[in-house]
Amino acid sequence: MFDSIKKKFADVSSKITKKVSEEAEEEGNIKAIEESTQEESIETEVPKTENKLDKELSSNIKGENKLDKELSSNIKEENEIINDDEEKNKDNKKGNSKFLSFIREKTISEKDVNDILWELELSLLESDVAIDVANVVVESVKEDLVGKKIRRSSDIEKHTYESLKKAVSKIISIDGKSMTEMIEEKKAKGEPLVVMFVGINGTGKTTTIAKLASYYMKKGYTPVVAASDTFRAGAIEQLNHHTDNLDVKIIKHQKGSDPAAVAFDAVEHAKAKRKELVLIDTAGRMQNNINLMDEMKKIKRVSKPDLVIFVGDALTGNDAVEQATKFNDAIDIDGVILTKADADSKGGASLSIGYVIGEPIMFLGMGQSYDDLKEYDSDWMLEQIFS
Ligand SMILES: Nc1nc2c(ncn2[C@@H]2O[C@H](COP(=O)(O)OP(=O)(O)O)[C@@H](O)[C@H]2O)c(=O)[nH]1
Ligand SMILES: [Mg+2]
Repeated sequence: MFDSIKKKFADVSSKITKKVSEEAEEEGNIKAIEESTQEESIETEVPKTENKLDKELSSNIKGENKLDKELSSNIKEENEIINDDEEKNKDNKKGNSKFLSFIREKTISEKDVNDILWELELSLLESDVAIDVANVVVESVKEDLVGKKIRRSSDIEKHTYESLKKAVSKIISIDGKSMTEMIEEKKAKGEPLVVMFVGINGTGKTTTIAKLASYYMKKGYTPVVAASDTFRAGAIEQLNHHTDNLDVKIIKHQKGSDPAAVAFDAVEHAKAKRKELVLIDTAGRMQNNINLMDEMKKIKRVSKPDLVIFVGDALTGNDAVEQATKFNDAIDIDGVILTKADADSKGGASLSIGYVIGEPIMFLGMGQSYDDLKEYDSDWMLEQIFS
């Protein structure tokens, strides 16, 4: 889901490590090292990724300084480049684990990171990350790194990676109650949770409603579905097909009838029958069509949903974020469901949308079957990017 972003983050960590080490060397910070941190270094366990990066880094620096293999092995003997226990590493199939120690602490400067972070910003934009979000990530990493005092090259990579993780975590963790908690709260008052779904055509509203009905039935709740897309040909039948499959009650009127009235009836039905959840399907709106938006407002006014959820197609990247913003301006949305996350290789919309509109992603659509729905979890997202 985040293939290119994941790669880019690893890239950035390695580039910053290389750059800072080069700067340190230019300052004469590496060569005179000696005794500095040998003992401590040997005791330090260097994680696998760092080993790989350091290997690259040290060979790079070697190359640039025209240090040939012989010289480098001399340095090794002299402990100028501190080596981890190689035999142990071979056994663990961890490979080489060289890293550079600095004589004095090297303070990371803005100059060390600026170009690399600028490059990062561009590649985040290429991955459909919204511009504000790319900015926040880069600035937060910069703030974190600049001024940091470093003893070893391997620490640079660790700090950079941690900073990136912290920045992304900040972006994707938007506080909000889960839908299940909200159902429980309403249930305690003897009322159904009313949820209205909005979004442009084809993003997956109808499919998502079917998935949610199935999801909550498995949790023991009884949903009712409102066929308030009375506009598009075949829309009522499409929803009806799902409710038949799932054995869920559908409230429907004729095609062309008032969608707000359908929603109202569904809410009344749920109240009368003590059902816990009302899911209101709506017709696709263009986010810039004022008349259609007015119709959404009417459905909202009449059915008084507890939650208005914007359904966006992750594949459309920045467009989805833009649509969400427009819908939010027009009818004030409370949360987001991003669909087609299963087919999204960039991941930019899922990183950006919650932060940009200030409302949480609640679920991710992960495929076309009823079970392909994942309750949003920012820890899970972080793991997808940083593991
Ligand atoms: N791959 C994938 N396809 C999806 C997902 N959600 C919906 N779709 C497909 O997107 C298309 C449009 O969905 P639909 O529910 O009719 O969109 P609506 O116009 O917003 O109601 C259908 O072919 C769905 O099967 C998803 O999470 N993953
Ligand atoms: Mg639909």
